[in-house]
Amino acid sequence: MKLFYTPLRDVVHKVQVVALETGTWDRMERIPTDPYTRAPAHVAANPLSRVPTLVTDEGQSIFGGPAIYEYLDALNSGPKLYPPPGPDRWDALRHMTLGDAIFDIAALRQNELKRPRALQSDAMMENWLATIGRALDALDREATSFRGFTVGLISIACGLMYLDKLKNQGSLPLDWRQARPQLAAWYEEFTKRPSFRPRDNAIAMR
Ligand SMILES: N[C@@H](CCC(=O)N[C@@H](CS)C(=O)NCC(=O)O)C(=O)O
Repeated sequence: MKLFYTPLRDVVHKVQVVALETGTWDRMERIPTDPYTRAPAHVAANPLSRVPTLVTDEGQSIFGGPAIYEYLDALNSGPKLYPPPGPDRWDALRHMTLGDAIFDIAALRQNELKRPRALQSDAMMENWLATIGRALDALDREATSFRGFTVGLISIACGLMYLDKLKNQGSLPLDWRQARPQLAAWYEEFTKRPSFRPRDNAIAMR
């Protein structure tokens, strides 16, 4: 398989955690990719030029994180990251939506910050921060009932890790741990697994 993805400093992407946990990491040729350069090989596999993008051994392109993770989990002979249909699965999918939204909204905000100051929308920035805040508050209320190791919980942990990266580099005025002790305690334990250790060298993004 080929994986186009963007190893970054101070943050581990879900695709790494999922690949390690499903035992598929070493079966991938990993191609570090800045999606904004529109590299021809990446665009040929994914016209959206978004990472991650997976190309299977049969040459099939799979993109959109949740589709890639479900494919890798189908190859997984160990404990499944997607529970079978039933309440645990619906929780895992809901958690994935929340974790991915935290990541995606924070990434949107980062892109807005790259625009000239006069063109940036303060209202949009505030709205994005408020949405992330509501998601974090809901997760804090629920965190003591988080169980197991699902694709949804991986998504939440990776979303939180991205918030840390942005805060530490000074581009996000948000300390998500503040007043969210349950979520913080869960995160400390959950991210101790070896799959959360950075593996490939970070690439420089434009
Ligand atoms: N939640 C999405 C995230 C994918 C995504 O938005 N990737 C961004 C980088 S963080 C990207 O490739 N952007 C390139 C572009 O939009 O042109 C997924 O799981 O597929």
